[in-house]
Amino acid sequence: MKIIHTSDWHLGQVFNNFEREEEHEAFLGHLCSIVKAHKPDALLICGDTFHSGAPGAAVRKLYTDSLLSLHNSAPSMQIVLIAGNHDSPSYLEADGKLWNLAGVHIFGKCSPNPADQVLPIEVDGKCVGVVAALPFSYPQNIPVIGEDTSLTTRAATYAAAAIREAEKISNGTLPTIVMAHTTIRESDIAEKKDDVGGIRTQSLIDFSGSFDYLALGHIHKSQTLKGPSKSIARYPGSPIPISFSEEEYNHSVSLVEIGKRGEEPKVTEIPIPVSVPMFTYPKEFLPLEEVLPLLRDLPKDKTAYLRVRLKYDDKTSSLAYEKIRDAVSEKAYRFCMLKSDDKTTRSGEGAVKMGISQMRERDPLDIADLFYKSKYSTDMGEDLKSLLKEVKEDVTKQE
Ligand SMILES: [Mn+2]
Repeated sequence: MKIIHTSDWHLGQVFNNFEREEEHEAFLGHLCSIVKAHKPDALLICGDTFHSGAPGAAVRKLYTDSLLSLHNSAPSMQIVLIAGNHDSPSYLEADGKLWNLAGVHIFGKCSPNPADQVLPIEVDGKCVGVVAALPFSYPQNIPVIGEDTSLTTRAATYAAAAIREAEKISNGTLPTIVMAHTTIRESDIAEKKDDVGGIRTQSLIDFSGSFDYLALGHIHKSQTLKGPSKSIARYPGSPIPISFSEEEYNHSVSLVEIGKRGEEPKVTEIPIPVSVPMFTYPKEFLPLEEVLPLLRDLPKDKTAYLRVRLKYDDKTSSLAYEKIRDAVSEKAYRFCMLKSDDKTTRSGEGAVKMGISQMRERDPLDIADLFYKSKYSTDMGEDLKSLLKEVKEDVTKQE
C-alpha cells in the first residue's frame, strides 16, 4: 500500500499581516505533481488544513480547487482528511457527503460509534488497507466508551475502540493505518510546550491495538517514532514554515509504503521548496545603532519573513521598531517583529517596564503572568494559567 501523508497546511494564515495565499498555492501545485508522479492509494491529510475555523471565500476556493485537482491527479486515490485543533469540525463536515463523490472522506468529529471512524481504502474495487481516522477533539467532546468517564484517559479509550473496529476489517491481513492530530509525549516537541496538565498530550502507548502506521499531525517538525512491534508513528511536519521557530526545519510531505501487514513501513521524505523562508537576523543580539547599518546592507530583492535580533538597554530609542521597519522598507523582506535578548527591564518595586515593541513579541500569557506577579507578588497558579490559556486559544487560535 502506498500513501502520501501530510498535515498542518494552515490555509488562510495571515502571518504578521502578510497573506500567504501564493505560498499555499505553490505548495498545493507541488503536491499535485507529487500525487501524479507516485499515484498513491491514499492521501492522508492529518489536520490543521485551515488556520482558522471559518476561513474566507478565497481560502475556501483554494481548498476546493486544490482537493479537486488532487483527486484529478490520481482519480482512483482515496483522500482522507481529519480535523486539527485549528479547524472547525462542522465547517469541514458541512460538504463531506458531496466530497465522497470525488473519493474524499472528511472526519471532523468523533462519532458516538467508533466504527464510523473506520474507512476501508478501496482502489479500483479492491480493498488495499484500512484507516481509523481520529480527528482532534477536546477530551470533553470525545464520546464515552463503556465505563471510562475520566477525561484523562478518554482519548486513549476511544482510540483503542476505533482501532479494534479497524482490526475487524483488516482481519490481520490488510495494512492498517491510524490517523490522529495530537501531541505525542515521546516526540521532539520543542515548538509546543503548551499542553496544560498533560490532558491533551498523549503517549504512544495510548494507541493500543495492532496497526502498521500512525499518521500524525500537530507537531510541525517532521519526525518518525518507533511504535509497538514493527509499527511506526510519524509527523510529516508543516509543508511551509508557519512560524519563526520553523526557520531551520526541512519542509516536506511523506511517501509511505507498507509492504505487508506487520512489515515495517518505509518512509521517504519528498521535499517541498520553501518559497518565502523565515529569517532571523543578525546572528547575535546587537544594539540598535549596530543593527540598522546591517539591515541597510541586506540585499534588496531577497524575499523572506524577517525577525530582527535587538539588544535592548536603557538608551535604546523608543522608536526602535519604527527605525528598523524603515531601514528595510525599500526591500523585498517582510519585516515581522523584533526578538530581544532581555525581554523585560525591571525597575522599582517589582514593576515591569516593557515597550510596545517588546510587548508585541511576547506571549499574552507571559504578560498576564508578569502583571499578576508585579501586582500580587506571587505566581498566579496553574488553575488560572490554564483558564487563561484556554481563553487565549479560543480567541486567537494562534500558531
Ligand atoms: Mn498545526
